[in-house]
Amino acid sequence: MILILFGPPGAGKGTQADLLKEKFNLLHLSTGDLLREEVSNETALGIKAKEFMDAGELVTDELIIAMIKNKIDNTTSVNGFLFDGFPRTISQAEALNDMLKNSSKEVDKVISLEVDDSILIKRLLERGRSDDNESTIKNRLDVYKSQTLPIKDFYSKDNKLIQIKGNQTVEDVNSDIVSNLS
Ligand code: B4P
Repeated sequence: MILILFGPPGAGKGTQADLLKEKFNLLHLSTGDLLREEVSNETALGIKAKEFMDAGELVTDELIIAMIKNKIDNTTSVNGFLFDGFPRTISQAEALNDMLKNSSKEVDKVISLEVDDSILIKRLLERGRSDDNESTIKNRLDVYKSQTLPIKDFYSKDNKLIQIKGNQTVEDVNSDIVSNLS
């Protein structure tokens, strides 16, 4: 099973991924978490990525695709993958399709968490991570709309998109996702 958790910053992708990976025994790959690990280990990738993340910009497709390819190539014996925060551009979505095609796999479903901007801003300010200040959040939302939102059409053409109301409680969002998958 190959699932993608999709949505704007603060939609609850990471929150729902923690619940879904247990239920379906999937390997959770969060590009945000992987990048934060690189930043805290001060690797060459982390040093490059930090600048983009602090500004609320996307890290380059080249770096992200290489990072994900490395994870997929070095993983064996899992039920499937749960991608969280990836893909975030059409180029990343095309690269993922190519990577999966090499092992005769494809994306099964894309779970889109739909939440209004005002709620997203409130959640992120409350979370208070280093990239959760007002100007960075605003840029992340703009970048989401211009670079990431077009992916919805890319997957809805293939009937892979599931739209979920993300402004409910964590438990209700989860049960909506699970019932849509079964
Ligand atoms: P991410 O780490 O993906 O961050 P996110 O979009 O802010 O988080 P998410 O949607 O997972 O929200 P969460 O569950 O935590 O990206 C960070 C940065 O990394 C990007 O800006 C970019 O620079 C870079 N990056 C990552 N992937 C990339 C890629 N593929 N390409 C290029 N660059 C990339 O929830 C947020 C808060 O809401 C939490 O406090 C949570 O407790 C709360 N919450 C969640 N669900 C709730 C609910 N139902 N009700 C109330 N509160 C809820």
